[in-house]
Amino acid sequence: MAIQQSDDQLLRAYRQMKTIREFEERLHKEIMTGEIAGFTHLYAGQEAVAVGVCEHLDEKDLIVSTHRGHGHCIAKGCDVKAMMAEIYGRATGLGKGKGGSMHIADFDKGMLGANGIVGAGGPLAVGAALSAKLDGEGRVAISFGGDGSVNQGAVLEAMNMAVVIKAPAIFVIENNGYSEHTGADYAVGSRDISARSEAFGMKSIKADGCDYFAVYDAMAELLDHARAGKGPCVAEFMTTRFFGHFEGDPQKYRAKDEVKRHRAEMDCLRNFRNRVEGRIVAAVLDAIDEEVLALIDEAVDGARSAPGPDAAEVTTDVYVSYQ
Ligand SMILES: Cc1ncc(C[n+]2csc(CCOP(=O)(O)OP(=O)(O)O)c2C)c(N)n1
Ligand SMILES: [Mg+2]
Repeated sequence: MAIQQSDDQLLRAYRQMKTIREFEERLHKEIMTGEIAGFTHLYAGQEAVAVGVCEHLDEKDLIVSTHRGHGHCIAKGCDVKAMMAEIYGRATGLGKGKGGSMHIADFDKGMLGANGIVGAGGPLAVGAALSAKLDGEGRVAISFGGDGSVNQGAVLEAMNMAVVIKAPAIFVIENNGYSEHTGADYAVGSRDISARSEAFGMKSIKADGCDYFAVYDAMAELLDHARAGKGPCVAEFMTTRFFGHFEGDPQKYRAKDEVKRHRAEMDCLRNFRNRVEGRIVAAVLDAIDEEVLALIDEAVDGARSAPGPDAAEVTTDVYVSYQ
């Protein structure tokens, strides 16, 4: 199919995917130094999903992320340096250094938060979608979730509620083949998440999550549906993660060469370059690569040299005050 997007749109999408990739590749190295506290789940390999979804959204649209949230944050426009500082636990971080990797949020960007509770994003997105529906401005709310999250009762309840109240919610399911160390082929009884979603009464599409264009086109169709008030939808994107479930996971449950093979065959950045060949010269993409690497260097240097939160603030920002 011919590419409909302008050169500017394509370059922006590439830059976003590359930024996520290098953010994660660099974190993988930095975590080994022991300087970063807490658990980190890397998103490398899945970039085409976050970017193919978020390229359709503006700051008024809302997303809810997962424990593997860095890619969603970057794709939704969160500041990369403030994200890195947050992961390093610094006062200059998006959550003043008190949340870390699994609690990055930026309401000004419509990024309602990463989330350590698997499946919690579904109900949150339906609530956000209800408020979007009441506003009547055509906004949508999107929850990202994994193949593991769709076996959580809360997600199934949220899907049903979304249909009942005709909420402009889209459940984006990133099927990366595993929930922690358990294969989706084993744990998803029907093995077909998108077909199962249709039984709730939702429009649903299954597509290649390693192909930016496939994700972008699928989301165009679903967003038209949701924004027109026709109700919630599900997108299942088949993808892979290039690192372990968490940093430090020995990945004994994966075939010996699986990650190597997936890096060779399922790399969304390489797929993108192949697809735009003849339209965008490689040197332009190479220049973006260089700029992204410089940005990540600056983000790490900035985070390292920033102060931690002040001890006197340990009890602030803990609870929301509705006064
Ligand atoms: C309610 C709940 N149950 C279990 C866990 C432990 N846990 C953290 S991530 C994860 C796997 C999630 O798998 P999936 O939804 O496929 O996302 P992925 O890690 O593949 O991105 C589990 C079971 C949790 N954080 N929350
Ligand atoms: Mg998974």
